Amino acid sequence: MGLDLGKRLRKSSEALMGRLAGIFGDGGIGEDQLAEAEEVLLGSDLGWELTDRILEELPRRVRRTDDSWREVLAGILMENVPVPPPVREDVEKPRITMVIGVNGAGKTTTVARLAARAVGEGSRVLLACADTFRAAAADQLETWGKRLDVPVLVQLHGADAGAVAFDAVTRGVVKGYDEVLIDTAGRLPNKKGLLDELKKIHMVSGKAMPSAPHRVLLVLDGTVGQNAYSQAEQFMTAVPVTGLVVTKLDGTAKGGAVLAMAGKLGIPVEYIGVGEGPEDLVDFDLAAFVRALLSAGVPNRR
Ligand SMILES: Nc1nc2c(ncn2[C@@H]2O[C@H](COP(=O)(O)OP(=O)(O)O)[C@@H](O)[C@H]2O)c(=O)[nH]1
Ligand SMILES: [Mg+2]
Repeated sequence: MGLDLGKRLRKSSEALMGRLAGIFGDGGIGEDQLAEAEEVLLGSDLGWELTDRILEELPRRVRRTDDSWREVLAGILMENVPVPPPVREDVEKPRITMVIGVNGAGKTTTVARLAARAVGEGSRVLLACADTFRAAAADQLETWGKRLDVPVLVQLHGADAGAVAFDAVTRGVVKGYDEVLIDTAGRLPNKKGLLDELKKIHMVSGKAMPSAPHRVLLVLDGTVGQNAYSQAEQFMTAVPVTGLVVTKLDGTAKGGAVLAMAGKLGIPVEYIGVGEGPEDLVDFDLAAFVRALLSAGVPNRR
């Protein structure tokens, strides 16, 4: 794999490890160090639950083993972040994916990147713009469609988003597509209108194909950190979210929030965005993520 995750998560990693290394160094872990560490852990957006767990477990385990505090910390992060098993891949075709989230989170970019991947794997992909609210939304998706040579279903401005979704799923079934990716609107989720619209898209997809949608991906802006939690909860009241996509982790020091959020929401992180290029949406791998997050200041070891 060409992508160096440690490099992409450098800001988060340095925020966390740069300071922790200064606090723990090679010495013991006493009360003073733990008090300082608490501030760093919370500042890295690991959240109260995970921070408390680390402060409780770290000194105890470091005393008991020969492992470095860094190795012990990695272990605690891994085992305390419940990553539920990803949703089973449906054998039924097409696979319908609904992509939701607030404006600017990275929905359209995610749709495009998922489409690019699927095309690369030889799948037939259909894109649909169920954001009939902003005229620019359709243009943006159509631009991607042209670039990837993938058809894009759009409706005239003001059309019903549910109708677009229904058409897309129906066409996906009838024309034998492998993947249908539905982009949605993202005006603020406290606007009841958006949540109702998402509910409708979800329901209508199921009318066109009973098992659909097979995935509902909630896209969260990683630079928002743990503050995206309440936003996520609002979306979850409207539709059953099956996976999280956390974007822009290349530009933030709050990458630790991914671990806190996945645990608290109880929803698996499926993908993370770590750059602006088409290849920069990667499968989330907890072990690789933790290793990258804790990599700052460690000499390169293979
Ligand atoms: N640096 C960086 N930028 C990203 C990433 N994902 C999305 N973006 C940028 O975020 C901005 C908003 O993305 P967009 O897909 O239009 O958001 P939408 O409103 O949710 O559809 C765009 O400028 C994207 O290039 C990422 O992983 N890293
Ligand atoms: Mg968009």
